[in-house]
Amino acid sequence: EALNPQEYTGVKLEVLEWGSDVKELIASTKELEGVKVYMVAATLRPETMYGQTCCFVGPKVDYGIFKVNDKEAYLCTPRAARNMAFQRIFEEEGKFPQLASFQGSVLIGTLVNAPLSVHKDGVRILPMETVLATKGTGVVTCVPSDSPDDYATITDLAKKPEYYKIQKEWAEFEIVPIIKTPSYGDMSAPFLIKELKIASPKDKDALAKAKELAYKEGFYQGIMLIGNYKDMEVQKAKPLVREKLIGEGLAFVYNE
Ligand code: A2H
Repeated sequence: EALNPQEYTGVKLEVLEWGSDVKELIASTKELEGVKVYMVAATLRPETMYGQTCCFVGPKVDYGIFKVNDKEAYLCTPRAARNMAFQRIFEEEGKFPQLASFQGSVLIGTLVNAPLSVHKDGVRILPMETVLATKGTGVVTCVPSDSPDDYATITDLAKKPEYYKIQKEWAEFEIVPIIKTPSYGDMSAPFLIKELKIASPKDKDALAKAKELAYKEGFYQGIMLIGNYKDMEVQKAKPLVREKLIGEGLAFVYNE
């Protein structure tokens, strides 16, 4: 990891309504009174945020809520909070006061605001079993049009809602095209999932291949179909969307 530094965009998804399995814990945590809590999703593709449909946590991954200042707190893995504390993201350098802790499973069904998303009423927190506790913030925002991993996961969730203990309608949403590419059309993830015959989110090697193909084609050949930089090349729009999010206080730079 140390040899491969990664600059993420930490996108802030404000909690609008806590899910039933975590509500009481939050309500009984005095230090969270009057504090806005944001789930922080680490992404390498800020230009795709228009297409967010839900947001994933690892059901067995440990998370915490960490105090940023008197008004805000971030929800992420303790590992990410520690990294953030040394990047001047929290009030006091090196400190990351933990206000609550729980496993990802209790967050399922929580409603959050996804910045820039076409889904303006908020999106749901859903489980993704392949979320790594050792990467990013442990929170992965879902863009099924452009991320093969995300598309494979929501397809599976929609097929087996009882197994995943989710309400079926949480995994049913409109997917809108956000980037057009010459090779994969206007939704590269579903295209590649079909093309490479990927049947499950556990189909690791094929998903890695799909991810690489989608990433390269999107970055070098992609054209924005939506948002503030519609018709612009993805390569040019990417830093602009990132700066817009950061400028509006909806995201920050997170390195690891
Ligand atoms: B990306 P890299 Cl549209 N576990 O964001 C599993 N996956 C994680 C993660 C974790 N702990 N933390 C971040 N990620 C995902 C958008 C996206 C992403 C699109 C297309 C491709 C893509 C929407 N999801 O990633 O291993 C996040 O998903 C493929 C490159 O650090 C993050 O960006 O290179 C990406 O993986 C970071 O992966």
